Amino acid sequence: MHGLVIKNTGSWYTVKTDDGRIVESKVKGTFRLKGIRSTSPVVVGDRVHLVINTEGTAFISDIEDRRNYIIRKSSNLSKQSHIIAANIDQALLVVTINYPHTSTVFIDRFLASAEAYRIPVVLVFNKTDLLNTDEMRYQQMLITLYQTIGYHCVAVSAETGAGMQTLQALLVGKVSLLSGNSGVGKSTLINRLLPDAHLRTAEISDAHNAGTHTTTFSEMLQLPEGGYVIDTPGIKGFGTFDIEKEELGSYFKEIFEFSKDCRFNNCTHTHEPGCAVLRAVENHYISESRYLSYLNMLEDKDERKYREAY
Ligand SMILES: Nc1nc2c(ncn2[C@@H]2O[C@H](COP(=O)(O)OP(=O)(O)O)[C@@H](O)[C@H]2O)c(=O)[nH]1
Ligand SMILES: [Mg+2]
Ligand SMILES: [Zn+2]
Repeated sequence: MHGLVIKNTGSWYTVKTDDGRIVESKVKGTFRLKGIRSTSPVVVGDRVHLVINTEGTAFISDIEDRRNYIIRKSSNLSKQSHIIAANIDQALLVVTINYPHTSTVFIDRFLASAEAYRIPVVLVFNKTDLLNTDEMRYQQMLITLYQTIGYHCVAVSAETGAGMQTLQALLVGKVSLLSGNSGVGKSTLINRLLPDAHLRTAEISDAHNAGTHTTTFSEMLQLPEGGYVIDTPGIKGFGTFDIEKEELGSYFKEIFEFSKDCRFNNCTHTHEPGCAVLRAVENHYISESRYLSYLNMLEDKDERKYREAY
């Protein structure tokens, strides 16, 4: 029997089997996962093999290779990190032009880390109902910019429901990680996508009666039209990625494209003669805000300070 882990409440895992059943499962005590050093060996999004017991529960007997995953560092000091979710099809980065303002540096750092983890991003511009004419114009400019680079963009209002059908269509049949600064409307979006989200969460926590907050565990929320949304409070990105200065440019799609014409292949696109990226910035083929974000991330590397992914 094969299935998908959709929830983790400590030692129990909720698995949706390929024939559509929900089975509460455990990892067998003796079972060790090859090459995985993590506080929790199985995570939401994992594809697993099950051995069903007579009581209707199951043991997880194997885990399939992960396409990708997101990690959380245990603390800033410790190097230990654990995997939170695996096999993510896309990340939804919820941003707001205002109330609160989301900076392009924040957006670009997120996009670069998503590139490093090879996870496509959909930019969800929320709270469009609050924007005045100038803010609307600015939002449209950003949408044009990011679409030109190659990112899906959708403008919505979780409050009025505007644009929500377009967003829903992008989620069908996929596992989407919900990300974004606090206050941008992630919970409001979830409630609109899943009108019974609160009810369901309460039910499941009762069933396990663990006395713990379900929110501390990852869960994939099942969308009515098919597909899942992962809402993991406190997880904004994919964890750190460690790269050389010369590599950073490859995580900015358009910088990467232009860098192929740089004279030196270890060009950092800051001062080098024959730099095609600098020329593209001067000629406005690369936007100044994107280039500034690139420099901002490059600076982190210079200072060698501890660095979150964005
Ligand atoms: N006007 C307006 N308010 C919104 C919208 N989406 C969310 N909000 C409000 O913004 C605040 C923060 O939303 P919340 O969903 O808690 O944000 P989260 O921190 O990202 O989960 C709440 O007061 C919401 O009612 C929207 O599209 N328009
Ligand atoms: Mg929230
Ligand atoms: Zn260059």
